[in-house]
Amino acid sequence: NQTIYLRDYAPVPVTVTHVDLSFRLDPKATRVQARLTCARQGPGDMVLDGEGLKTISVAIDGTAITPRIDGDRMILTDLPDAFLLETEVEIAPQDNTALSGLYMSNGMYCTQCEAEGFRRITWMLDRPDVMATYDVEIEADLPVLLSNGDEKGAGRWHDPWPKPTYLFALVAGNLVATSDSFTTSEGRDVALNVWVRPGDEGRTSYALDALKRSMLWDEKVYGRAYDLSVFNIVAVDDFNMGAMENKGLNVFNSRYVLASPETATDADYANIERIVAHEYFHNWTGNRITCRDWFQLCLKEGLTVFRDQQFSQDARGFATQRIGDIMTLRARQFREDAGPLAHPVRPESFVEINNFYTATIYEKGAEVIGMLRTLVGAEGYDAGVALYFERHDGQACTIEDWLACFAEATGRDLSQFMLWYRQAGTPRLTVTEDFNNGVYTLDLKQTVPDTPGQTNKSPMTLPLAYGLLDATGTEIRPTDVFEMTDRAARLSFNLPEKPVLSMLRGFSAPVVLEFAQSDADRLILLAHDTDPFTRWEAGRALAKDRLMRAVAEGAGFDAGWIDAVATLATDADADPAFRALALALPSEDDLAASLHGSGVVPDPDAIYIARRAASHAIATRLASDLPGLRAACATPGAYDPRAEDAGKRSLSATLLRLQTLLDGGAAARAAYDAADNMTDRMAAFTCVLDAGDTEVAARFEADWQHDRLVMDKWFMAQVAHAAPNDAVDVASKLTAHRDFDPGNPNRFRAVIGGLTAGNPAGFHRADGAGYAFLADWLLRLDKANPQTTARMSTAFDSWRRFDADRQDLIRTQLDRMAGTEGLSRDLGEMVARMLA
Ligand code: BAL
Ligand code: ZN
Repeated sequence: NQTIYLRDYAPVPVTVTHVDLSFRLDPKATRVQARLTCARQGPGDMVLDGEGLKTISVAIDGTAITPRIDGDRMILTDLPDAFLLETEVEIAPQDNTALSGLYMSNGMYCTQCEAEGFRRITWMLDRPDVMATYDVEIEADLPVLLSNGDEKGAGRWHDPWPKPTYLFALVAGNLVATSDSFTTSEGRDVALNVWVRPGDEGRTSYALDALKRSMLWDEKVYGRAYDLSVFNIVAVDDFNMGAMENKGLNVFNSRYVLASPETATDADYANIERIVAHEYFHNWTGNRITCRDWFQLCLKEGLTVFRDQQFSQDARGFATQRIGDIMTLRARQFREDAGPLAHPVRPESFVEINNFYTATIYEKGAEVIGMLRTLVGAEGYDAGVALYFERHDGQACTIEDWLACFAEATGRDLSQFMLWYRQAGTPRLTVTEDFNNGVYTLDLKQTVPDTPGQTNKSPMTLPLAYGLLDATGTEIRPTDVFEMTDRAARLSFNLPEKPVLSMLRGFSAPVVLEFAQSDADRLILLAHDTDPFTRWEAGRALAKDRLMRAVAEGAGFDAGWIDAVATLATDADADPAFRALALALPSEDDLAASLHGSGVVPDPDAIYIARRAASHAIATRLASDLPGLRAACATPGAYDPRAEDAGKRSLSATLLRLQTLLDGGAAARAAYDAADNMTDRMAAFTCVLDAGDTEVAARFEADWQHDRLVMDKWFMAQVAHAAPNDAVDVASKLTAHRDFDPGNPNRFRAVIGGLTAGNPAGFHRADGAGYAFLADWLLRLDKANPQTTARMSTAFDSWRRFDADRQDLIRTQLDRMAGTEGLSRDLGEMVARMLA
C-alpha cells in the first residue's frame, strides 16, 4: 500500500475538459461509454484511473487502440495536443457492496464518487484538479433517471459548471418527489425536489423547508446564489456517509432526510437541518471552488462546517448550538488529536484518503475558520471571503490560496496562523493567576504536544477571548481578545480586588485549558457569566473535578456542588436547553481522557459507577422537584421540532433519567405509554432499558418493525443501554436478529457503534469480549465495505490510555487484524497507524 505525499503534487500533463457519458443500466452488466475531450497542458503521458472495470474498448480520435493497463491505471503515450478518448466498460452495480462508485440500494441505482469512486464507474483522471463539463445519458427501464446539472430530456442531463469527478452523480429508480420552487436573488427559478421511495413521501417536508431556508441564508449572509434550474436531493438507505454534495444532485443517507414527529427525534430534525444546509453550502464552498488535491480537503469541509454551524446558530440559537458543537469537537476531535490517529488539519501524507474524512478535517477545520474570523474581525472575514469567491471561482485551490485572500484583504500576516493547518495536536494552555497589591496578573503558557511524526512544535496564534467579573458576578471587564503568539505571556490589570476570570469565552481557540480555578469562582461564573459557553464550562469543570476524584480516590459528592446543580435545574428563568446541557455530566470517554491526561489510568467500570453515583446524588437531592419540573417542560399542542420545544423535551428527558434512578423506571414506563412523538418515546424507552426492563424492547419492535430508521434506534438503544456486563451479549444476540444486515452501514453502526461508543464500560469489559466482538465484525465487514469498517475501527484508537491487561487484549486484536491476509487498504492503514 503506497503512501501519497502532498510534496509530490504535480498537475496532470493532459487534462479533460468535457465528459460525455452514456449509461445502459443493468444490475449485473451496466455498460458505460465515455467520450473524454482531452487537452495537453504539459509534457508527459496520460495516466487514467480505473478500478474493477471490464474494459470493452478504447479509441483515440475514432481509432481503436489496445492501451497499456497496469493494475488500476491505463497509460496512454504519444498523444496529440487535443483529442477525443472513447472508452466502453462493463460494471456490476449489484455486486458493489463497498457503496463506492455505482451501486444498488433497494432496487435503486445510485453513486458515491467522493473521494475516488468515479474510477469504479469508468476510466478517468479521477482527481479534483481535473474539472470538466458533463453530458450524461441514462438508459434504463425505470421512471426516474437523474444526474447533475439541468435536464435536457428524459434521462439526458447537461452540467455546464466544470466539476471534478467526485461531484458526479447518477440516480435511477422508482422514486417519488416532494417538490417546491425557489427564486434566487438573481431571478433564477429553481425547481426543488426531494426524491424518496414510494411510501416515504410524507416525511420529506422538513428537509425541503431546510433547503429553502439554506438557500435564502446563503444569499443573505454570504451573497451566494444557486446556479442551476433544478436542485435534487435523493434519500438512499445504504450510504457510507451522511450525505454528498454532488452538483445539483445531492445524495443523502435516508436518516438525514426522512422525518416525521412519529419517527424522528429532535436530534434527527436538527441533523437534517444542519446536513441539508451543509450539502447545499458546498455548492459554493467545494463545488464552484474545489480542492486542488485531497490534502486540501479541509478547504471545503472546514469552511462548510463553519458555515453550517453559523446557519444552525441563526436557526436554533447561538448558545446551545455553540455548546453542542464544542461538545462534539471535544468528544471526537480532541480524542483523535490525543491518540495515534492524530493528523494536521491539512495532512501531508495518506495511504487511503477515505480515512481522512475525520473530525480533525471537519470540526477542527471549522474551528480554524472561526479563529481566523476572530482574528481579522467580522468585516475582515467578509472581505477575505468575497475576495476568495471573486478570485477563485471555477478553480481547484489550496489552503495557501484561501489564506492569501485574508492576508491581502486585511493586511494581516497570517504565516504563524498557517501552523493551525500544519501542526497536529491540541495545544495546552496553562493559566495561573495572582492578585497582589491591587495588581491582578495572569500568566499564560502554551505547549503543543508531540503527535505521530511531529515533535518540537512552534507556538501557535491563540485568539483568547476573556472577561472579568467581580465577586458579586457583575462583569467589570467585557470580552476582550488577547492574541497570544509566544510560548508564554503575561497580562496585568490594576483592580481593587481579585476578579473572577472568565477565560476562553465562546471557546475562542480549540485548546485544552489547564486552570485550577477555585470552586467559589466557578460557582460565580455558573450563576452569572455573560458568556454562555464559559458559564456552562464552569459547571462542567465543577462536575469533572468531582467525578475524577470519585474515580481516582473514591471521593464522595459534596453538598455544595449538588446544591449548585439543583439550583440550576430548578431555575425556571433559565433556558431549558441550557439547563439540560448543564445537567449532563461529562461523558465516560471524556472522563477517561481527562484521567489519562492527569496521569491516572482510567478504569471504565469505576467511571461508569462514579457517574451513576453522581446522577443518583443529584436525583436524590431533586427528588420531590422532579415531577413538577418535568410537568413544566410540557409543550402543549402538536409536536413542533423548533428549538424552543426541543429544549424543553431535552430537559424533560434529563429529568426523567434522574427520576428513573429513584423509581426503578415507573415514571419512564408511563412516559413511554403516553409518548406521542419519537423524541419522548426514545427518551422513555432508553430510561426503561436503563432500569433493566427489557420487556419494553419487544413492544417497541412490534410497533416499529416496519420502519428501518426507527429500528436502527431500537438496535442501538438496546446495546447502549444494556448493563455493562451484558452489553457484548446483547450486541452479539442482535447481530443474529433477522433484521440485522451488516451491509447496511446505518444498521452496522447502530449495533457495533452502540457498543463501542454508546456503552464504553461494556465495550471495555475486562475479559476483552468487547474487543474480540469488534475485531470479528471488522474483519467480516472489511471484505464487503472497507470504508465503513475503517471508520468503525477508530473505537480502538484510545487503547493506550488503559491498563496493561486491557492494552494487551486490544493489541492482540489489532495484531490479529494486521496479520489477516487480504485486509483492505482502508483498514490496513488504520490498524498500522494505531499500532505504530
Ligand atoms: N463531502 C462528503 C460529505 C460532506 O462532507 O458533505
Ligand atoms: Zn462536507
